Amino acid sequence: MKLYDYFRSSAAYRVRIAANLKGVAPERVFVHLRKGAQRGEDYLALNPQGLVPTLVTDEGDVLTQSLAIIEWLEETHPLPPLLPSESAARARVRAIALSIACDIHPLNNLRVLQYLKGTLGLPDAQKDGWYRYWIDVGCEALESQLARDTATGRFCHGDTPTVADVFLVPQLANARRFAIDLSPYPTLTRIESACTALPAFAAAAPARQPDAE
Ligand SMILES: N[C@@H](CCC(=O)N[C@@H](CS)C(=O)NCC(=O)O)C(=O)O
Repeated sequence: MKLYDYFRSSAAYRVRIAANLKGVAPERVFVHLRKGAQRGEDYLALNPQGLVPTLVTDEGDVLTQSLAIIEWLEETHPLPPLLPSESAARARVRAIALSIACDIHPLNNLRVLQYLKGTLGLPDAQKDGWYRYWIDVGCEALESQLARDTATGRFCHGDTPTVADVFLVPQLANARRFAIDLSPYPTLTRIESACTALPAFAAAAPARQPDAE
């Protein structure tokens, strides 16, 4: 199994965490996003979106999109489960993950920031303001959702890590990298601390990756 990865990619970070939790260790191929390797001919042949992660399975299937890859891992390596067994609970966990994957992360992706700066000519202060704004909008909603719901436990859902935590931790790592004040989100940061205390999360952190700079 091969994981096309980049240390700073939060979408790839999700897959690293899930793989670690499942005890799966794919061979790693590093795609240097800052140098534009995701737009190289070889990589586009594999993943026409030019985004990481991509996972190539032992059977040669090429999987893209972190949630699809993680659900594939869940189906092929069911233990420990990263989705609860009950349908409404599964929907809740997926909703938390999707609120990050669809409604926060894409607005702040590298290519979006490069477009704001390079094509629209926005100064750094405005680009950073955009970044901060969308993180805050997303985190405010997640904080209020998680703080008031009794299904929230030590982790986003109950007392064992799920796909929701696998998405939350990399998003907060991105926010920290941009020096965003996370003190208004005590539930999110409490869950983050519970996660990062686990070896599977700690070993997936950007700074611990072989391509970290
Ligand atoms: N929805 C995709 C997002 C993938 C994505 O946006 N990856 C980013 C890194 S976190 C990327 O490859 N960016 C390259 C670019 O913006 O040029 C997923 O969940 O896999």
